[in-house]
Amino acid sequence: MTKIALISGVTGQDGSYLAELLLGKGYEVHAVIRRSSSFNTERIEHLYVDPHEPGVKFFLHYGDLADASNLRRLVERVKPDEVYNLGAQSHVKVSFEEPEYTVDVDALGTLRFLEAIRDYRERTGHEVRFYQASSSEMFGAAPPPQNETTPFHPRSPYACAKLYSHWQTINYRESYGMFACSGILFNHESERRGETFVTRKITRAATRIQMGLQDKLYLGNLSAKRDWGFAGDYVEAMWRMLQADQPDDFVIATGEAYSVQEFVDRTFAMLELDPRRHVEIDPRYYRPAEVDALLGDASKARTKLGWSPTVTFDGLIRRMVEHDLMLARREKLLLGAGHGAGSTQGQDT
Ligand code: NAP
Ligand code: F7E
Repeated sequence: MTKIALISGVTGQDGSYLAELLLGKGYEVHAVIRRSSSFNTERIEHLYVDPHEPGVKFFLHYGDLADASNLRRLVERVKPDEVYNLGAQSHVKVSFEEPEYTVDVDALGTLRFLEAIRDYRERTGHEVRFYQASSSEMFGAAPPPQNETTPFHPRSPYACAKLYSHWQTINYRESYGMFACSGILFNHESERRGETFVTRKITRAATRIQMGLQDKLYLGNLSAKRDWGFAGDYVEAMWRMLQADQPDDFVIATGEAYSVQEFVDRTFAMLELDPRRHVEIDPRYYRPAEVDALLGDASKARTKLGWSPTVTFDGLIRRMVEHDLMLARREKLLLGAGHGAGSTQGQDT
């Protein structure tokens, strides 16, 4: 029997890797995309096939986590075996500027999905497994290392919203016997990472500096420490959670933490650049409250799911640098030919 998955957030970094993984495993994949005035499907273009073609297994549906009736309709129509709720306003700094919207999507959006699944399941008897994209940000000020038993201390509207969804996921499991899992994922990155998250901001800027396309990189707090893994490894963990015998919650992390400064230094060293000549601090990138140190202990996932990361810190930086160097070279070629290149100007956080 072909399994059917429904993904929210498919146009994001993780959604694109997860869709690839599930299609590779023979799943029929349905995914929610938001209507946008500009294209937002770049990360999944390589997966898309015209639905008029025979044997198509990847289907896109318009929808939004703010729209409960839409989520209900999607669950009814798609009849999923597994739902992966990855959709979110996922930027911590932006969540301080848009707290209400962040809570609507990241907290209530999850509740809307859970309710749609509960009703569908009660009416049809069809079991639907649910994955919630929880975050290490929920630990916030709790001292490292953090694992599943560490008390939470969220430090942003984003983290508070994610904590609400985390507890609702557990609540629906305990109240209704739903197979609902919360994956507490530490930072994970890739060449598909959004360009306003610090790692990609650094690799994009450093490679553009090397190609003579910019001179300065402005950053905020360089002393914050994060446990950075590779997104491709982390979507494998999501899938494994939903294949387990029992629903449970898992920390997913590498067990190594580095400061933003260390990320800068290694990226610039890889390109034989001196960061002291190019990196400056701009307080506009500081947050009202900072999460100083995240370091995950993923022993439970290793023991119960057989999961462990495959990409090292340097390996992660190398693949991001190689990709962004290719983008910078292309941008320079286009500029030389008199064409402006796309940029994220005005979206810098
Ligand atoms: P991302 O690249 O920012 O992608 C977010 C996705 O959510 C995009 O597809 C976005 O659609 C969609 N989305 C935003 N608002 C929505 C709404 N109102 N309704 C439906 N979809 C909406 O994030 P990511 O890095 O892939 O992360 C995936 C999930 O894991 C998120 O929930 C994030 O909070 C969580 N998480 C991420 C990390 C990490 O380090 N990456 C760690 C822990 C948890 P558009 O493309 O249209 O904007
Ligand atoms: O910041 C510092 C910043 O925005 C990392 C999301 O995926 O992971 C992500 O949240 C650190 C912070 O990620 C800049 O202050 C310095 O200490 O890359 P980030 P995040 O806030 O850790 C978690 C697990 C999620 O769940 C989230 O969805 O870097 N920092 N200077 C900067 N950060 C940014 N963005 N820009 C700077 O210029």
